[in-house]
Amino acid sequence: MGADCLIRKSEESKGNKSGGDGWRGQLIIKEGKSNKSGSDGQRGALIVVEGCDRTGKSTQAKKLVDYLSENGRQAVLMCFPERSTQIGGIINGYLSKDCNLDDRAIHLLFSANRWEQLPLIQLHLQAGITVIIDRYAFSGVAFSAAKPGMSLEWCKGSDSGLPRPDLVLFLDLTPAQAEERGDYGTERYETRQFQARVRENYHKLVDDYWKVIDANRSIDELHEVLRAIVIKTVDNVEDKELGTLW
Ligand code: T5A
Repeated sequence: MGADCLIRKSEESKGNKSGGDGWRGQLIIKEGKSNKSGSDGQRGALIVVEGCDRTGKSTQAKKLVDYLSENGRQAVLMCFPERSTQIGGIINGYLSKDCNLDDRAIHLLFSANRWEQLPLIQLHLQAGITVIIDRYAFSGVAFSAAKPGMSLEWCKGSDSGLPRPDLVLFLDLTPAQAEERGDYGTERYETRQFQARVRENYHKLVDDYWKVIDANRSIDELHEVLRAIVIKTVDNVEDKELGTLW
């Protein structure tokens, strides 16, 4: 049966990326359009969009889901932090500076927020649905390890065992280029110095399943670059087993 996938708009807690602007990772299956992935038992691809703040991750992640859906591949958008859960609520309070937490405690909560969404990720992948995720464990490590006394190795520990993405699209911008897109907001971490350390950490995490993309181009130009990479990944997943992180 041909099916097309949309992401349901729903009322959300403020600031929830997969929800704050009305998007969350729930599926509506719409009749009519042919669906390439899934129909032959092939799993979905796991694709992560990463980068420092304001590099255009959310904009591009949404455009990729739309592009795949319009081209007969089922796809769903998820994002981290997923602020709609109880753990996500604490994270939201921390990011908006309503509460303070020990650096290790908040790091573990960011990780727990991913683990609690793992069954949903697996469900989609097994159903042949590609999952595009706006931030993942790499954000967890790059941001936490930018704090004094937090090592990359320690920060990796709590995400060890999560599925390793088929593809990480790392949208790279200098903090100065990111600032040209408007002042950093009032959330924690939104300063040029902190973002510079985060960027250094990301570059230490680059692996062979990553694509480092110069994000200093227009929304449409960037989308064209990304969609060419993504469609190849989605169509070549075949029966490749998903690895695990670290
Ligand atoms: N965090 C997250 C951790 O510390 N640990 C973790 O484990 C995780 C998962 C919140 C914070 O949490 C930290 C990282 C973050 O500091 P978030 O909710 O994803 O994470 O962050 P936000 O601050 O909400 O989002 P970003 O600032 O990262 O923005 P995006 O998604 O990169 O950018 P986007 O698409 O929203 O665009 C930003 C602006 O730029 C414009 C857009 O219109 C928008 O105004 N824009 C462009 N302008 C010019 N050219 C382009 N190509 C553009 N693309 C977008």
